[in-house]
This record gives sequence, structure tokens and C-alpha cells, in this order.
Amino acid sequence: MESAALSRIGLAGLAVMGQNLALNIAEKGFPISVYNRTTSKVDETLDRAAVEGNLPVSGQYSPRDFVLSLQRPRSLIILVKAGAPVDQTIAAFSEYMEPGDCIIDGGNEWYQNTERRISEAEQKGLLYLGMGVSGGEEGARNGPSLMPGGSFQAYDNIKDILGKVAAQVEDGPCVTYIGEGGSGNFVKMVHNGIEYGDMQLISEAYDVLKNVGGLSNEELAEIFTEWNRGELESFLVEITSDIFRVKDEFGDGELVDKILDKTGMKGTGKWTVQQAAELSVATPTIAASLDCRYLSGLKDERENAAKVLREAGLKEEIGSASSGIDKKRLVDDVRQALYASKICSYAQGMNLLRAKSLEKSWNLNFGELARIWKGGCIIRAVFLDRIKKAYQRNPDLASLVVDPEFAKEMVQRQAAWRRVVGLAVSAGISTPGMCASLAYFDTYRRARLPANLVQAQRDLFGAHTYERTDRSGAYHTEWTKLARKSN
Ligand code: NBP
Repeated sequence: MESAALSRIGLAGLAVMGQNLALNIAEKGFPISVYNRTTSKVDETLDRAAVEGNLPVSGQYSPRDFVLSLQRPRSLIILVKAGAPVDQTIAAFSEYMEPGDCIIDGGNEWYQNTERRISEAEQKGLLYLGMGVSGGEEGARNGPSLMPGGSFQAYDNIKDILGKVAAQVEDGPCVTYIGEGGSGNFVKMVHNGIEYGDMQLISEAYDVLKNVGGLSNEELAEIFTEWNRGELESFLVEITSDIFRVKDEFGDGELVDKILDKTGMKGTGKWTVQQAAELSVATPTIAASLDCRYLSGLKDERENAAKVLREAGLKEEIGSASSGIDKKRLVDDVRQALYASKICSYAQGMNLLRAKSLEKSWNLNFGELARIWKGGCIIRAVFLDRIKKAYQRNPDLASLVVDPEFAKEMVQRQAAWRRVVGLAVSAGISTPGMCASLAYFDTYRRARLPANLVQAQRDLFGAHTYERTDRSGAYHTEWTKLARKSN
């Protein structure tokens, strides 16, 4: 018999994400049981629950007690390191679970692992959700963006909890049922890929403003604050303005200048680019941001290359490019270049999602995805409301670039965008994200590309055949014979 003392939900894995999400759930009035392999973290969570408002958290110290402390049908969230730890955790709990109970993995899991676990769970009569959680520590505690995919019944069992725990925006909580299978994890993965792109584009804007425009950290802080009041308003632009203001506690100046220029990563960006390649979807801005992380890691090689090329006569062009720069105009141009580049990056991410949705019959609702990213998550931005509306206007939109509103915005910004990229190229400041976005735009919008020549080459050396513009069918030509005969 179930007693009133049973918890409504459980959460296992009390590291950064788990602890904060558990406290968030408890704060919304849902009694929760918590468990962690290393039990000291259970006590830590209980201490925080007491300090942060006597929250209804019940600490459990064994998998059995944990599972049996939950109301049926049991809903149990796992937030451990993705991969084998998730399988081990499931194995530890599932022997005490009963048909109809539900496992929710909130980690950054590879979507195929979730699909495997869904069928393993089904064999035991268990329900399974793979739920993307975005927003880091702060989001988990105060309102993340949640992307649950898998069993709809499992989602329905905890819909009320998720709706209260998620970030709230004017058009609802930042959660929606994503779709079947591993769709929740896949959508979170692409969200992270888009996040890579956004961070790269912002870092390029900073590079151009600092090294071409000669702006100080103080000026950069003000500009990013200003940008955060307009079309670029977003979490990443906001935190960037804060970063420029932090002084170095060990010396003069600001901390940002003392940070080693090597970017870390955990793999979701790589998965995004791999999936894009698998599905033949162009995601050059996201790929450029990933490549830049790889290149940033080659610090010693880059330092050596700088030296070797300087000795070989390479001159820094920055000085000449920045002389006579109209700072005010540069700032305005960079803002427009950043915005236009961002649209292209989101267009790539959304098209990757569309391709996967078609392949897997997930029936993803892109307007809803944009809506649940408006709050709580790292890519949250005012601009996502425009994306939501674009997909509401046309759910089958081929690309954000051809949505009438975005098309207008791109055209208005393209002169500034080209000026920034041109200036950066001539100054030798690498802007791979902005260049990739611009090249994507220019390639996508051109009705005729030089692909005719590539087709001719393929046909010449490999008899791959080609199609013609003026008649149907596949053609092969004896190119070499004809060319040499005519000479
Ligand atoms: P970590 O990814 O650092 O994982 C630590 C947790 O995993 C601890 O509770 C640890 O237990 C548990 N664990 C490990 Br490691 N191996 C285990 C095993 N074999 N059996 C049982 N438990 C095991 O935690 P996190 O940073 O909170 O992230 C959790 C998930 O959320 C990850 O998938 C992550 O990618 C994702 N995520 C993280 C963030 C973020 O900002 N950190 C944001 C969004 C999503 P122990 O205490 O006993 O070692």
C-alpha cells in the first residue's frame, strides 16, 4: 500500500545539474526523492534543501529504497554522466521498478543510446524518455528549457511537473513533447551545435571590434550592453558584456585578456556536424565553429606558425586596415553582420532538424522548438520569437533565409555584412563563422552555381554522367576526345 509519504518523483545523479534540478522540482511543490552513487552528495542536497527554504526533498541511500520511495507509476529522472553510467544506473534501479514505471534521462545523451534504451525498457514494460536539459546550473535551478522525447505516456505522467519547473516565457513554459525515439536528445544536440555557432560569431565580432576597431574592453562592454537592448538581445550577448567588465584579480586590466585562447568541448558540436554530414545537410557555420575549437587547441603550433610566417615576411595588415576606421560605423556594421550571420546559422540548424525529422518520422514542430528555446537555455534570445513566427507562417519553410521577414532583414544587412567580412579578410583577422554564413547565403540564394563545371569534370574522369538544363535525361560526353580533336 502506498503511503502519503511517498515522493511524487525521484532524481538520481546529484552533480551540478541533478542537485539544482531536484531543488527546482521541490521548490515547485513536488515532493522528490534523491539518490547519488556517492552518498555524500545526497547529504549535500538535503543540506541545500533545508537552507534554500525547507524544500520537500527525501534523501535515499540505496537504489532499492530510492525506487520504493516513489509513488506509482514511478517517474525517475537520471542525471549522471552520459554513456555507460546511464546504463549502469538503469540496471541498478530497474530490478525494483514495475511495468508502467518510467525512466527519464536528462543527460546530453547520444540519441541512438536513448533509442536502444527505449526498446530495452519496453521489454520490461517500462516507459522511457530522453530529455534534453539546457541552461546549465542556473537554468536547472531556476528554470531550464526542457526537450523530452520518447514515450508520450511517460511525458504525460510528469507534464504538470515539467510545465512548472521549466523556464516561463510569455507564450508558455519552455517545454513541449518533442517526438518519439531519441528526438529529445537530437534536438538538444542541435541546440548545442547552434550554441557553438553563436559563441563563435560573437567571438569574431569581438575580434574585429578589438583588433580592427581598436576598442577597449570598457567600450566592448558598453557595446554589448547596447546590443542586448535590440535585435541581438540574448543570454550570450548579455553575459559577454559582463565578461568584459571583470577585472583581473592577479594583475592589471581585465580577466578576459589573461585567458588562454584554447576552447574546450564535450562533443555535442562534433555530433551535430557528423549528423549534418550523414544527412547531406550543409551546416558550414556550425562546422566552422567546431573547426575553430580544434584550431584553438593547437596553441603551440599557432605560436610557431606566427613566428615562421613573420620570419618569412608576413606583415600584420591590421594596422593599415584599421587606420581611418570610423568606429561608430564599424560597430553598427558588426552588429548587422552578427545578426545576419546568426540567421544563417539557425537556418542550418533548423534544416538539419528537418532532415532528421523526415528520416525518422518524428514530425518535429519547428515553431514550438523555437518557442521552447526562448527562455531557460543558453541560446535564448528575442530573435527566437521571430523564428517561431516564421515557422507558424509556413511550417514547411525551406529555409529561414526565404521567410519573407528574414529575407528582408538579410537584404537590409548584407552591405554591412560584406563590409565587415571584407575588412576582416584584408586585415588578416580570421572570421570563419561570418565568412561561412555569408558564403552559405550567397551559395543558397544563387539560382546558378558553378556546379555545372564540377559535373563536367566528374563526367570526364569518371563517366558519372550529367543532366542538361535544356532537355531531360542523363548524358555522357567523351570530353577529352572531343576537346583534343577540336584543337
Ligand atoms: P556529470 O556529467 O559530471 O556526471 C556526474 C554524475 O554522474 C555524478 O552524480 C556521478 O556520481 C554520476 N556517475 C558517474 Br560520473 N558514473 C556513474 C556510474 N557509473 N554510476 C552511477 N552514477 C555515476 O554531471 P553534470 O555536469 O551534472 O551533468 C549531468 C548530465 O547533464 C550530463 O549528461 C551532462 O552532459 C548534462 N548536462 C550538463 C550541463 C552542465 O552545464 N553541466 C548542461 C546540460 C546538460 P558520483 O557522484 O558517485 O561520482
